[in-house]
Amino acid sequence: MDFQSRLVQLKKTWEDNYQATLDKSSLCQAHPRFREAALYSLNVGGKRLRPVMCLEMAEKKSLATEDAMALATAIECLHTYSLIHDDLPAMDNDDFRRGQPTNHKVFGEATAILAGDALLTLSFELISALGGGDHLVHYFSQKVGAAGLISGQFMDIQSAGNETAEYMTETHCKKTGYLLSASMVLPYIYKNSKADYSQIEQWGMDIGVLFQIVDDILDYTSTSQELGKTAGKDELQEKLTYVRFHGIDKAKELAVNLANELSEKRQSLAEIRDSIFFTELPFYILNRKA
Ligand code: GRG
Repeated sequence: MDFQSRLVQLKKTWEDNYQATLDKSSLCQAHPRFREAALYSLNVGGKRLRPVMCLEMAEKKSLATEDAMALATAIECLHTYSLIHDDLPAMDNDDFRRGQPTNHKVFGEATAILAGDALLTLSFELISALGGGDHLVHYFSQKVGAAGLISGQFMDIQSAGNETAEYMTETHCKKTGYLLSASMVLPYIYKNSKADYSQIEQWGMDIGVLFQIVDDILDYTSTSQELGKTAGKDELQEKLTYVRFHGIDKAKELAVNLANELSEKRQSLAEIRDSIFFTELPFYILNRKA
């Protein structure tokens, strides 16, 4: 099977089953209008990159489909919460996401904050219901909490006056890299909490850095219609991006070099060496258009 077919297959598995996964959660007991708000941003779509990465690793680790779906859905819920909150007027103030009006534009700001809160909490509910031990929940909280994604977001909005390569790298690793990396690591830990996942974790982090460099390039070169969200905002808001720091040509060169490096490093990682999905993933990310 080639990469594109595998990507479609994994995405379909997630799309076909996530509602059933959520049906077993506390979201069913929410007020119907609130449930609609929480599900709106999740249902609206997206590339589903994180759940797909999680499902592929889960298969490599021979997880049961139900358990793999719980992990993948937890990750997509967490990601969607971060997008809803990032789009709020107090943060990035965006009207469009995934080609549709943002959550607060449809349901109002207060409900959007709560919808994000609910998806964040739900991600921990799904993971803890698996009974994979404290290690799984602890790992996830380190990656998405005060030491991880939330810190990355804080550093991003406070980047003025901190324009160093170290600051930019730390921001993007935390804001983008940790969750992409966790998508690969969670199935690993669930299978064996004592396994050494450091090399997989690092590979996932580098995928995150590549993802972010390409994100910065696309924000600079694409139209809002192509991206499904407002383009050109990084420059307007003077964000510390790879394009701003290095210039567009150097940013493109960095992305190509990193994709090649990731491809090279994959060959020494037993879990992903024989996966057509992980083999082609760096180049899919490098060449993505949205
Ligand atoms: C609010 C705690 C908190 C965190 C927000 C998600 C985020 C952190 C910021 C969004 C800004 C941004 C462009 C981040 C770069 C990487 C990223 C997360 C892009 C969006 O992910 P995609 O392209 O989105 O995978 P889809 O819609 O395809 O799932």
